[in-house]
Amino acid sequence: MKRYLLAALLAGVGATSVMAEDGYRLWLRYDRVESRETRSDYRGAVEAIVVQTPTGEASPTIDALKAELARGLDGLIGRDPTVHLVAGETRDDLGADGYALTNVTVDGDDAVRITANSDAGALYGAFALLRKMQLRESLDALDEVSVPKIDRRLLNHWDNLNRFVERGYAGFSLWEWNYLPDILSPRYTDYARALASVGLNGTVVTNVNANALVLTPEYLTKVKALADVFRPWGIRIYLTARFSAPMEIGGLETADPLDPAVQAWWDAKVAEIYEHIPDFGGFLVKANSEGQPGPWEYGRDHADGANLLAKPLAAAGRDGIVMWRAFVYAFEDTTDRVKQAYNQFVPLDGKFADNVLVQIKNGPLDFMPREAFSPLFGATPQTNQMVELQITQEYLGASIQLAYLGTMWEEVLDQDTYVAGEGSTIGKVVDGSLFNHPVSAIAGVANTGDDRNWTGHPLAQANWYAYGRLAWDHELGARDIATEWTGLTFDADEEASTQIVDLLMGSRETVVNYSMPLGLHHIMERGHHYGPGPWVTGGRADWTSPYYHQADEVGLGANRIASGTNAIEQYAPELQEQWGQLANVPDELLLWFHHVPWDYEMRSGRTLWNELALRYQQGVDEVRAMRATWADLRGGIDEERWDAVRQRLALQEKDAIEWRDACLLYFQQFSQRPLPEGVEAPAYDLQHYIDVDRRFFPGHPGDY
Ligand code: BDP
Repeated sequence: MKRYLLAALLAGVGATSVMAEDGYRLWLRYDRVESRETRSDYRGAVEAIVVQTPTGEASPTIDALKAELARGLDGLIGRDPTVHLVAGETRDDLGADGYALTNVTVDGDDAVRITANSDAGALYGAFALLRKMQLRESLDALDEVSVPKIDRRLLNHWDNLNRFVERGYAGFSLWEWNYLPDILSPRYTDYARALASVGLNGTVVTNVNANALVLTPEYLTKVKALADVFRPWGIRIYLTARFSAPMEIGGLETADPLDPAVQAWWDAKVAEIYEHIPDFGGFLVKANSEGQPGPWEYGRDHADGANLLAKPLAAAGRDGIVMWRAFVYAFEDTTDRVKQAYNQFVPLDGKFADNVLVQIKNGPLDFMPREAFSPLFGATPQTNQMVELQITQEYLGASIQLAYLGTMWEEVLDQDTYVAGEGSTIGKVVDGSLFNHPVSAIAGVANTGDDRNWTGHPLAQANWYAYGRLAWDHELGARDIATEWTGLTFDADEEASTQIVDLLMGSRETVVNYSMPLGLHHIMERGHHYGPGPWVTGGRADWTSPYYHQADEVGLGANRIASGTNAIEQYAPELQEQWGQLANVPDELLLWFHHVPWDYEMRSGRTLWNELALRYQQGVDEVRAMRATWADLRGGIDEERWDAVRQRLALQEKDAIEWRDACLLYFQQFSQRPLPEGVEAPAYDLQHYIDVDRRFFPGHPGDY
């Protein structure tokens, strides 16, 4: 019997149809393909691969490249072509990490040449070649040059040392701290491959709500073990630094950045880290925010704090950086929360060391489904700035709901700040080109965990992928990325692929519609942040919902123009003009900037109240349409992932209905108007929704 089973399994090995599609392979599936144009199996086109770097020498990264090509080409075409390493001149057009793909012949055979100025660049070129083949693109007349616009392309893991992932919805942390450094999960390598395949080159493995323990000798040995696995794949490791570490693990009585003993402690600590990890990337710091310690305790400012850590990194001469977060707000500060970071950081322009980057969330509040962008972007021309995006769906449905975030990030990165005239996009602020900064970086808060498929929701892998591709080139289009990802991830025909891409493309706006339409924000349930909570009050004001929605008998929305908090004054005049006037502001940001009367006539000709109600309804209708599309896709992709998504979409419909009914019943108390025609009547009264109690929701720090 056993033998029979084994034979059956072996017989099935080559046939993809019987392979479990559990999502583990991500977008690196490497199943057998043939070129779409020639219907050939590519064999003639890649008899050999030439890898040209300035040294032409082997290295651990070149070994990784060879291993990936062997793995990929064996899967894709059943071959293991010879890789020839050759030395060639440095090419000015390729920068540090770029690559070129061209056709050459080797001993009369057709071959592909990957040219790069570094081994990492060659590795990215190899992944690009494999991507082309997976997508069945032609390899004839290859002439592709690709260079990343941003130097440091990082993931941020909000992972605790006990493996709890803050705002993580895909299981526990990938890092098995207890078993490190002795036991190395094979997953570490697959993680590094996934990052390298999209061009990411760094990872902060610990939570911004930091634990100083990771800086102790014991933990540094563990970090070193991870760094050693990641290094061949071009991934550098970074750590979060708890500002009070000199007191907590160093026995000092203060963490004052101007105290010589504190400075000496960090100098020694940085030297110790470099001993373990010679290519250590640097520190990420959350200070004086949400209870994290920082320089304010000592009457010092953020520049004093950041420079304390930046100095020994710079002195070591190994291009280590400090990423100092601008997510700073204090409940003692009664200014509108969305104004606080700008107020804190603008006066510090010019005070930060050259190897400090201020890490700014895309919005001035906190990763809402939609926010106006943070006005801090471009407002400190002498300071390096980077953007922090949230891949994990803290406010967009965890790993239950479908929200492809490529569209949101495209909106953010293409947003014009006008700080140095038209065309001053956030992308250009972040890639350093607007103000000619020599160092640039981007961060995405990871949505990974130890779930078999890495991201919980099978389609949430698209967000990891999209983040990586945009980190490489912020001018790529969200639709193109979605198309690419779908092609790599599913064996679907053209019609099914288009259906999936369309579904992804509309999904974020759908979440906006049924949760926080028209510029509403921060009206989610307290703590776990999943589901509606416009009624949330009590505790610090800036963690309540009315602080943001300001619903009253007159109307709805936050007044951020001159008659209100005047947060709008932090934007360029062009934007004040667009957003400050009711007549000009787009519907999407209406209630972000304005307190609007319930009967205000919208562009659609409807009153605000009716428009609001219909947007919530539209969100629900869109989820139903997504379900129908997905039902139709059955058989077009593998059953396993199809069914996982089907179940999630069904729950998403329930959730969308809950959002709609809860929010409309709540706001109706103020509007005192009936629901317009076309909006379904809620099944329960308001109290029912207030009483919904989601316990032990994943990712919620309060529950652990
Ligand atoms: C908020 C999260 C919290 C994070 C914080 C941050 O709710 O868990 O620690 O952001 O970014 O969105 O520091």
